[in-house]
Amino acid sequence: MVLPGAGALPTADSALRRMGENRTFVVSVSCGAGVAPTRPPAYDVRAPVSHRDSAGAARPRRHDRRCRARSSFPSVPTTYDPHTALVVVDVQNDFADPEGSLYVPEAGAVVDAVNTEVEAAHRAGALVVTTQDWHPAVTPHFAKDGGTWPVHCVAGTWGAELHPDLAPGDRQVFKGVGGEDGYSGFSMVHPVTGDTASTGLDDLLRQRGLERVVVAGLATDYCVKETALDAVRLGYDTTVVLAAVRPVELEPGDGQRAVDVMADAGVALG
Ligand code: VGL
Ligand code: ZN
Repeated sequence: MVLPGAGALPTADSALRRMGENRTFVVSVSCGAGVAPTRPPAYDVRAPVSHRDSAGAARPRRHDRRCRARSSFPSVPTTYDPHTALVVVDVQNDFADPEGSLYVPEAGAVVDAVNTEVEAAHRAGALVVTTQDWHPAVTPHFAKDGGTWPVHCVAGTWGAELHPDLAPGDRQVFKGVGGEDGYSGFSMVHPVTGDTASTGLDDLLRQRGLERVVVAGLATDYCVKETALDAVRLGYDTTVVLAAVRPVELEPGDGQRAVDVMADAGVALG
């Protein structure tokens, strides 16, 4: 799989080999110079950030005002600055192309809306990170292996590639590489063993001193939601761009319920 202006991405084999060594996997995208995988030093299992002080009292949160916001409130325009990361979640062929195995309705509108955000983010000096579901061929994530989903985004396949119309980001994060569900761009939980692993995204943002996360992409009720909830837990000022997300809706209403859960957790709706 090749990105415009970048070298070959990892094959299924190399991703699986890496998974055995270290599941943390972030790749930088550099035009013309190829893709240099960088691996943070250790297998990083990060405990959820506590919002309570040592006496157990709830700490005031930056987002208290937003916690009361509901999705029916008007959304606010999203702004970017050099302390912000735009996290573009899973705009991959299997979700975003009508021929994809887990096509999300209206995903074409998401590609256009995400590209508008990528342009605004880059203009303002924000970092753009794309995430990719990057599953092994056999994983309890898939219905055929005891899970929920049709086979999708298998490492190294067409379905796992970023949609060709998506504007390129600066860094890529792969998730689910060890057979985990990998719904969040920050962390992965194995559906059977319960093992938790970091994707490396939190380290990447912290190393750059970033404080704000803007989330867009697919799908609202799974990976967008879990990415935004993790971002809040990890202490980032977090916004989801409603115009640039769509739900998969296994059950009707899942999309709206996800938006409500995110708003209640302190996610701002852009
Ligand atoms: C996703 C279902 C299964 C997502 C990933 O990207 O939202 N949904 N795997
Ligand atoms: Zn998946």
